[in-house]
Amino acid sequence: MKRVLLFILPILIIVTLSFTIFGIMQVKFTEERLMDDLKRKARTVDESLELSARYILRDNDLKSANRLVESFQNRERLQGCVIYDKNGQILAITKRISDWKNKEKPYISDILTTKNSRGTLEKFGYYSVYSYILPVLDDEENVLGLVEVIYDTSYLFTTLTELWRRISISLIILILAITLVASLIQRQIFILPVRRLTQWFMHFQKGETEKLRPFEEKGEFGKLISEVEQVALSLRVARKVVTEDAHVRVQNEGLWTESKLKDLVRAKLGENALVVVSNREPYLHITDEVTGIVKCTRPASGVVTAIDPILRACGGTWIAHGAANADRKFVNSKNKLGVPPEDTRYILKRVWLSKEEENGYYYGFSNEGLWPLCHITHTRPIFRETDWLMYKKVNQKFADSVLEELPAKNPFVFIQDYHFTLLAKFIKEKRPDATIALFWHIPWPNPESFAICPYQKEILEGMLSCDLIGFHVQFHCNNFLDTTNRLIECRVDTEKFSVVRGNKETLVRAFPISVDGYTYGKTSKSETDQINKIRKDLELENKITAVSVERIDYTKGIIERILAIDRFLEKYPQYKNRFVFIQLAAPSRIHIKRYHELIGEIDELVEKVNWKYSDGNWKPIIYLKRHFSPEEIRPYYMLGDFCIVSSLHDGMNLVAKEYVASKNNSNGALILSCFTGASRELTDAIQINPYSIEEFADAIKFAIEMPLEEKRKRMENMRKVVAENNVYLWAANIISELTGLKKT
Ligand code: ADQ
Repeated sequence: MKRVLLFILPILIIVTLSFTIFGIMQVKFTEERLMDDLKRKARTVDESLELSARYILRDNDLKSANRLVESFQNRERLQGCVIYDKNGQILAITKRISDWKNKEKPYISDILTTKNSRGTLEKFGYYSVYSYILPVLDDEENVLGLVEVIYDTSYLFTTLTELWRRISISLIILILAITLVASLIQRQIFILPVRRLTQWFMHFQKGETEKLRPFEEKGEFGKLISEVEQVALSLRVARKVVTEDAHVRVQNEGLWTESKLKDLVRAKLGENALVVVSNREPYLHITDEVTGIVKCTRPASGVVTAIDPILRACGGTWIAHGAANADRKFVNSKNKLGVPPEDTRYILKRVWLSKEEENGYYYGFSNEGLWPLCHITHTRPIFRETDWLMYKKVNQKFADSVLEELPAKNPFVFIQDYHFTLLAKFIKEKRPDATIALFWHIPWPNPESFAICPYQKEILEGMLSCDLIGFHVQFHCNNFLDTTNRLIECRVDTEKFSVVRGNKETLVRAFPISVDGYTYGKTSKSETDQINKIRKDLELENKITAVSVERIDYTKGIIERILAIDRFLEKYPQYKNRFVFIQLAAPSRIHIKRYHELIGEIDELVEKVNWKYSDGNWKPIIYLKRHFSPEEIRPYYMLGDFCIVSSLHDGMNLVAKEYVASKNNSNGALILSCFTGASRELTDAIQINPYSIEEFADAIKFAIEMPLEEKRKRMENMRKVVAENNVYLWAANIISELTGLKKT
């Protein structure tokens, strides 16, 4: 629209100015013409009166004078006539203009003296009239009197106003016509070709490459089309080469690395990029409220930790909620940006939610309903109808956003977590050809627990629109199969581990998630410096140090951990002054009452235990309550003599694996809750029941006193498990399973 205005506005300004100047000249000319006409008429009338007036004035015939002036009573424009005697006194006047008598007329004496006639515009009441006055002379050129005719001039102004009205109407019609014609021309020569080119490029992007040329066009636009064609062609060839190359390399199986996954994805998905959907975005743009500086940070989230290296490796599009306060400033017109910001590897597309939507869908249904429903931690789930409606609405909103990104052929969508149980259904309604996997990052409860959910049927049906559903461990798969079997009409195939509903089959598989084990190589110089700095700042020299890292969440067993440390110091006082526990904790979901309360409870308990044991400069718990970047967390893992993971219930728990991956000297121990998914794989960890505070306290003593040899052995075993089963293998397994399903 702006462009059209830029094009049309100068034309309109020139046309309007020219028309106005022409109008003014036209009116001026018409006015002069009418005035001349009037003067001429007045003079003619006056002159024709002169003869009659001479006889009347010579004979002083008042009766004839009155008859003469009254003969003008009914003329339309000629208002009337006045006869003056030789002294300038009115002898007779037309009744209609009798008020003319009262008007000052200084010009009368002049005319009597100079004997010259005079025509002029005069004010008469509210009007303007034209007066023409003529001296009446006898044969000796003596003045007998004067004759004056008065003309109405209002018709003059009416005529000029009408003329202005016609000029203005013509100008408006001209402006409209120019605007219409210019818009049509602009549309024909500019907008339509650009639109066609854009559509062609969009189809090309989605893989519809049947039409090689967008369209024929000559001139400058033709050159642009030709350039676009060349770029598109090179892109296509490059994709093809990379795909074929990848086919060859994937044959040589081995340990899973970033580049190996990249090859597999290209070989399996071909030119089609992976589309990933999650609630939490991998990069947040946050404005610091105090300094006003915008920072790009990675959130404390297990989903982000796992999926980011995969998309870094294979590219694609990640669609997520743009939740941070400066997010909108960093996206293009399609709400997209390249990430990571310092080294663009894939596209992040942000979906915007209103406060109301975020409250209902995210805080409400997802985190006050489904989260406690799936974690057995005795926190009661809350199901509100309004939250559920908002959850459905937001799932539909994400589905619309996903549909915009899907390629024309063989689209693959990888959905993350419990926020999107209905998403696959909404996508398949429009694109039944899409192959969709859902990975459930949290535990799946038993059928009795799940059955309390009022929306159980819709949730299960939504999930079963997927082609593949993944859980961390087999136990959660079994719970899911039991749940579908018990709560909806379907057939569970225990051979193939799938659920069949109507014609649709959904595979259910365990894919234990992991971390990027390879990035945890040798300790760098800067890491050693950081470790030394932390030791110095926190006075950790000669202290036995334990670490824990998490989001503040009631499922993570932070309260139980602090109670166990309290019990440990009570039971084994020889460790007072020698033991320090560092807790890194990022506040999360703080708008939910239970999370808000938990933050207070932890503050209070840490304070209480520290006060109980504090002695001089020593206190047993160092509580660092904030968000840390992965680079900031790693030195804490490296300096920790052991790590404590005491979740009351956890799908996997990546902190346990991160700790193991970062212990490159194998000198460290892991205390791990038996209620985490990770405890199935990390069997060399010291496994605990976090509810048993006594057992927990003893496990701390056991970790401290474990002989170095045994510690190393256990750690090496766990490192092997994490290195072999890293996040690239996890992704490779899911993608292979998913593409294996595709009947092309
Ligand atoms: P989460 O519940 O988020 O994940 P987890 O798997 O431990 O839990 O991952 C947490 C991630 O956040 C880790 O990468 C950790 O380094 C990071 N983190 C923790 N505290 C932080 C802090 N203070 N500052 C910054 N980063 C911090 C969910 C499920 C898990 C499952 C994962 C992946 O609940 O069971 O393992 O998804 O599937």
